[in-house]
Amino acid sequence: MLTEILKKAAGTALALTLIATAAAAAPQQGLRAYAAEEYTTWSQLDERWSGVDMNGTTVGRSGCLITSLSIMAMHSDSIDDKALENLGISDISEFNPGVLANAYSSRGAFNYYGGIASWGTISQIIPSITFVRDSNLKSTDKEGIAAEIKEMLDSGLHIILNVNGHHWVYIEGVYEGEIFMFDPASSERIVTDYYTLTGGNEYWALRGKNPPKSVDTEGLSGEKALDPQEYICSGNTEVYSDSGASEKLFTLPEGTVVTVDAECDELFRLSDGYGGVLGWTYSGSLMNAGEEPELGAGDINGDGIVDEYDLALLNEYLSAADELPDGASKLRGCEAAAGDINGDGVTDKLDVVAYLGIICK
Ligand SMILES: [Ca+2]
Ligand SMILES: [Ca+2]
Repeated sequence: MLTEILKKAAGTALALTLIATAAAAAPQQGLRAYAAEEYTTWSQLDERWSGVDMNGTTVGRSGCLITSLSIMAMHSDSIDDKALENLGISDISEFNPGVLANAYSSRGAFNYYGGIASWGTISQIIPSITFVRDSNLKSTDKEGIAAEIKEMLDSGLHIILNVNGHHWVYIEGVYEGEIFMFDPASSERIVTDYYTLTGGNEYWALRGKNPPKSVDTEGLSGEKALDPQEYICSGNTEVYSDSGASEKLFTLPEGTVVTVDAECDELFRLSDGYGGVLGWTYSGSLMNAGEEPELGAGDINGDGIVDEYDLALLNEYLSAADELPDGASKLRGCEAAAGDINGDGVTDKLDVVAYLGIICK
């Protein structure tokens, strides 16, 4: 049984990466302190540790699993005082993949050419980490793989996934059906953007001091919320389905008032006024409507009197309301509110009657 396990470990843990551009060997003594918060971007090719020996190979050439384990140790906050002592460092800021590789080497824990000889070594070095299993995903399609991984993450397991038979990445999480990673060989975040998952992938499941965190989504889409603000279409304005302007939905006529509540690069997101999205449009096609003026009841154009010009604006607003989508209007919110001359809380045909009563006196 034990031989079988060791044989399997030797075979499966031979974490060789075929990165042709392995950096030139750097002296081991050169390992410098690395800011702890930067661990999510640790690369096995970082010259500070790429040359660290792993029994016949180096972290740069074969250290994807060691780098993934280092990221997992940091992300789960598992490096305590005992671990620092075992690692031979005095502060967590000194921890990095080279330090972990050296700790493995000093225990004779690498097979020839960098394979990890025993799953349990990680617990001997970092006691808060427990090796749970080395297994293979059951799912064969992306949706199934994402669901299977999410279930494991939700149960508190950290997953280090073999993405292509010879390269390992730390799985950050699953978000909106996408599998996110911290990859020792790239700065890509979404696994399937960079690797082809064929299903049945081998993985390591581990527990750390803390369970996996949720995916850091800040800045993922580039979409940024804004305080809602009214804008006016400066010409005929095309509205699109998404922030990539991939599908045109409709065109709003010049002078239409819309409310912007988010931006993404050159595009503004328009609110539908009911908590939903009307669409996206290029910010250059809109003018900021500015501060809302104080308007007296009935004085839609703000000239201080209630007359037929205000009534004309009200009629234009009411007839456009049937044609424009929710969230688009001929009048600003404060103007439409001023048009509610009978004060019943809605601006409609009854206000037209009330205007006629006042104007025709
Ligand atoms: Ca007026
Ligand atoms: Ca009214």
